[in-house]
Amino acid sequence: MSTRVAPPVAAPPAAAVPSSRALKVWAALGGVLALIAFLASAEAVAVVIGAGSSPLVGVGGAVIDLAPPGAKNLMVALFGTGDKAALFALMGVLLVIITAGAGLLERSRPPLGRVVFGVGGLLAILAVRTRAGAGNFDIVPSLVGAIVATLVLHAVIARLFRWEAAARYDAGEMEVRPKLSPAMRSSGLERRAFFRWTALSAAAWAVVGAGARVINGAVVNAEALRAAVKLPAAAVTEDAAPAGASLSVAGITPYITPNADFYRIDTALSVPQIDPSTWSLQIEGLVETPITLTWKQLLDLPLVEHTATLSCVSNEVGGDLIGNARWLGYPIRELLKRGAPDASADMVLSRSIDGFTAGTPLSVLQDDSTQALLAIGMNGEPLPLEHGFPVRMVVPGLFGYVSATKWVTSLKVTRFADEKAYWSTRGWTEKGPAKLESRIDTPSGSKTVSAGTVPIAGVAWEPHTGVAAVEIRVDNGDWVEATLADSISDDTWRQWVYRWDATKGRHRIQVRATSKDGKRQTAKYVPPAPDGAEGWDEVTVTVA
Ligand SMILES: Nc1nc2c(c(=O)[nH]1)N[C@H]1C(S)=C(S)[C@@H](COP(=O)(O)O)O[C@H]1N2
Ligand SMILES: [Mo]
Repeated sequence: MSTRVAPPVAAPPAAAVPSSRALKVWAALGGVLALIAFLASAEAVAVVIGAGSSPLVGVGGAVIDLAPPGAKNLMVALFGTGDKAALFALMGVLLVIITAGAGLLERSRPPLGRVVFGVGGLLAILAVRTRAGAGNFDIVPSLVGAIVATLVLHAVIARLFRWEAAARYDAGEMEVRPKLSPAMRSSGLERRAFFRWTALSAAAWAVVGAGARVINGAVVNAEALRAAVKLPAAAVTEDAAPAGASLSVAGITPYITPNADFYRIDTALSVPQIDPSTWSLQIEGLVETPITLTWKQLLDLPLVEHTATLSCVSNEVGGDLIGNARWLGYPIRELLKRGAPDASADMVLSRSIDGFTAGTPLSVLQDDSTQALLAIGMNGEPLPLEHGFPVRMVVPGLFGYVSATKWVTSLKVTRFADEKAYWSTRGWTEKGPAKLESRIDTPSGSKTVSAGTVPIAGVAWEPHTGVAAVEIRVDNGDWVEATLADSISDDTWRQWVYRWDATKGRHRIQVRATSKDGKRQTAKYVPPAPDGAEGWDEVTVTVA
């Protein structure tokens, strides 16, 4: 028998010390992992704070705004309508390069890598906070993202360092076992710990980020979409308001109501957020040709400018649920022509995306002399969200509840006998022509004025009919005629003023208007329900 000599047993290979190149690659990937953690955690917080607060959206928007026009044109020339996607891809590549560098820095010169993320977080906060409509809370996702990213970067580089140290120790490159907390284990275990931690957190952040992005992406940020709308020029322009439409009297209501001051009345608990690119209007019901009109098609139509006063049936005598704006839109009569309503129809039921409905007489909408608009612009801007963005109706001469449907998505040609609109089932009359009214803006009853010449001034209206005269009287004396300001048309209110020679004491001032069709406001008070208030506005002033 021969004894077989066992081959010499090779010493277990000392766990290889990772090459410096491998360590750099892993450090760079650690930086990218921190970027993923940044975006994912910020996106997750934005689910709570609001989709618009996502740094992805905010930074992207800021980059688009700050890009020089040449760069924008180049992107469009290169990528066409894919320019935004290409921009995001470009930004992604840049961010990966920068954060990979931050990973390298964090390994070679800590905490410089974390500093890079801190600075990046600050820039993101700045970008998000300066977006139109952003509030203080909107910085929270970027702030959380930056904090999470620095923690993740710190953790991943620390684990990489432990692996490297364990490998060097096991390979005999180090005599003294590095003191790490928790205690360093064998290089194989530390290596595995590094990979397990990195892979698991990458997977977890990817899931969190993707999930949150899907949720945020489904939320329409209409404010941002509105900011991006460029209104087309009107095909039919309207003259500017004549200089004589605005009297220079302190305290009088301005002829054109700024959008920010325009009264708001609706049943919407939260303002509908509509993406215009998905908006469309259906013209349906008793029509020969049902029509679908998209946002793009509407913008391409010859639009009309028209200033009209809109008021609410709930407005009290002397109340302020009324405003006057220059609307930009397309005449509804033209759309109805295309649809060709049935002779039996007498009403158009307009419906808002939130379910609100208004019933408007078909004849008014078809009338050539009534500029009933499907409006997209208000005083030179896209409709503010709370005034119906992207599209609403405005019909001169009718109260809002029967005509001015905001966020409108459907016009159903029908019959008053067949359909009931929202307020018509709640105690308000079916047809709501605006009434002749007048209001005293100044002097106000709460202030004391000095004896001498005191302007008594205000506004008067009967939209679409027009105001012919305004009179005031003091202490039940004779009615005296006020001076009327000019107006663009009978569809708007008119300012008026009377220069009163005020004597000391308490005085009661009343106003009444006469319309161009010969009606005169009467003294009898009528409450707003069911078809609009009536009566004279009055104020009692103290003259000292
Ligand atoms: N979708 C929708 N549109 C609506 C309403 C509403 O509740 N929902 N209210 C109407 C009423 S009662 C009025 S007076 C006007 C007010 O328009 P504004 O808020 O732009 O001033 O909108 C009309 N359009
Ligand atoms: Mo209203």
